[in-house]
Amino acid sequence: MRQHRLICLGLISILIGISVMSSCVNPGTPATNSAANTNDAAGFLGDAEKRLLDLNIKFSRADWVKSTFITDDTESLSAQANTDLIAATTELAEQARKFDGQNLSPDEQRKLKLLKLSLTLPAPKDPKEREELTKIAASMEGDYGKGKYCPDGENGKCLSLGDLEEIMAQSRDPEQLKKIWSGWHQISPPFRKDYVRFVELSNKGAKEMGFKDTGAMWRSKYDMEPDAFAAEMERLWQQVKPLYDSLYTYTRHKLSEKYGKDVVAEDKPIPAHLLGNMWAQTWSNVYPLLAPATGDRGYDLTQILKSRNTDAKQMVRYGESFFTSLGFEQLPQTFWERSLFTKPADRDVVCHASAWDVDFDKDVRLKMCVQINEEDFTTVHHELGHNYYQMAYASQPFLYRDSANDAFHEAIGDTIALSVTPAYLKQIGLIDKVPEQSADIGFLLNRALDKVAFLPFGYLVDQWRWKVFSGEVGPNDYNKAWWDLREKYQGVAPPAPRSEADFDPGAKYHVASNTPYARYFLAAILQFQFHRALCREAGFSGPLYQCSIYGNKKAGEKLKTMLAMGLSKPWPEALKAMTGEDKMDATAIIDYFAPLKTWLDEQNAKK
Ligand code: X8Z
Ligand code: ZN
Repeated sequence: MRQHRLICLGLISILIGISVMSSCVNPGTPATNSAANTNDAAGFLGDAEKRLLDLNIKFSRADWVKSTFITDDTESLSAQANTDLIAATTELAEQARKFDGQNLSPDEQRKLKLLKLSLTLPAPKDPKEREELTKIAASMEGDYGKGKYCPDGENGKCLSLGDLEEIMAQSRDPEQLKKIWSGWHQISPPFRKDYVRFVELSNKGAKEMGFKDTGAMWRSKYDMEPDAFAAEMERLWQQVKPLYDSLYTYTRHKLSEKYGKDVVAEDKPIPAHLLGNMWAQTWSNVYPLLAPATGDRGYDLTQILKSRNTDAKQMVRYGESFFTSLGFEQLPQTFWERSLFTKPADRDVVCHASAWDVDFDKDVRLKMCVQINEEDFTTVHHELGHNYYQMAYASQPFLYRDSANDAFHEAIGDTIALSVTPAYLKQIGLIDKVPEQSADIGFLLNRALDKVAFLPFGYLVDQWRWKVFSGEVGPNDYNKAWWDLREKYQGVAPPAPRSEADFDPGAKYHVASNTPYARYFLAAILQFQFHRALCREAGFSGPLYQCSIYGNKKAGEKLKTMLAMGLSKPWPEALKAMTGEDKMDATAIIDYFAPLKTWLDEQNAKK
């Protein structure tokens, strides 16, 4: 978080924001020093950066302790540190207005703009309300982190989210899956009321800062008008929708074959508990049900990792060694000493993976309850992408220590993971031989079940939140609006009857923790654009899905150059530096999966 610099939360945004923030505990402290009272923009910014760096570090430390040891006390300490950070940011953003219309350097203008946009959680100026908001934010994330399902009541054995996800991935018993799905979705109704108040207070803060609402503020962070950004998202969705539709039709047909027409009807949405994932956001766990009769991909990475007794640390080492092969440094010793890789037995932690930049310099960390499977093998690369980005921009001025936009932060590690090809696995000794070409469809199908299946989910989470923040969807319709969107975009339906007593959006981490989600949709598209550019740089000329940039220093150099730019330039310039293109573009993901699309359309025509 950067705001935390938790980057699962990314952005400067982070910068402000995410979960917690707090009030001016110390009203006697001058908000800024003398430069605040002069018209010297450079002096003002220098002071602001110093002050924000200090408050961000304090918040990061408090939030790290909270996230790795959830108690009332640690929640309170983190909320307080967040209040202080938000208070200072709000105040500085307001003071920055005095430079409006002045003749400033492009850098000064950019920094002032970033300052005004930096909060993910805008809060009211009223200290009491601000504190109320940061407390709610901390407690919702804490409640999510503590969430469990106890099938036999409080005195029986309870299942953590990790346990539940494992069952969702492996069970093929629809009744058991429904029970597990419903069990997890019981964690969020207790904070539904809090969420209503959270929206109210955060919107108040956004309005005081000159935005229509919190959603409009989030959409303003992309170097374009907020409406243009929403249109850009829709343009990209329309580009990829035909690919999703082909995958969806094939998947529904195979699930209907497996479970029967009473459970999966071919003219109805797919029940959301049958796709191998709690949120039906990635589907590769049901790959075995969908694998082509001829042309299976030929290896099972989960089995390989388990059979070798790979441990959590070794999983992280695999990720690190990919980056070092590109010419990046090894992770600092403190990373290994301070990170959390496994779920502690004796306390509650926020298990959702995140990469931290505690001091905005070298104190990077990973917090993840690593499970030994292919999904987490990929997630480790995802998280280390955040950490390597953080280290690459550490020498930028503080306000530029973030990614070009938040989707860039999310896309880097995934770009690297696209290079985890069979040829790469052979090179590092995880498989003995590269499967025949006939295995390519299986490989691509497995990958599409993660990357393509994710797209509508990535798109709809913030469609929901934008409507909630704008008031288009009120508290009486929270759950209905959520499922309307899930049916419209993903084509899934809830496995059990729902009502407004439920709060299903809150059973997703990013809603409970106030982490924006549009970033993941964009990252799912951008990572293929990055991959295409790096493969070109590496001189690879075969099909995109066969390219691995492992060991290629030229590609590594190209990547490093972009990462080091941080947030210093509008994102189209960063994109151009790496890809030569200045627009986000879905042709790379479409090219990557082109052979699979042809195959899926053939299968769908045969039904
Ligand atoms: O939250 C994450 C990362 C941390 S930034 C593990 N992801 C999204 C999710 O889990 O919903 C990665 C892809 C989507
Ligand atoms: Zn991430």
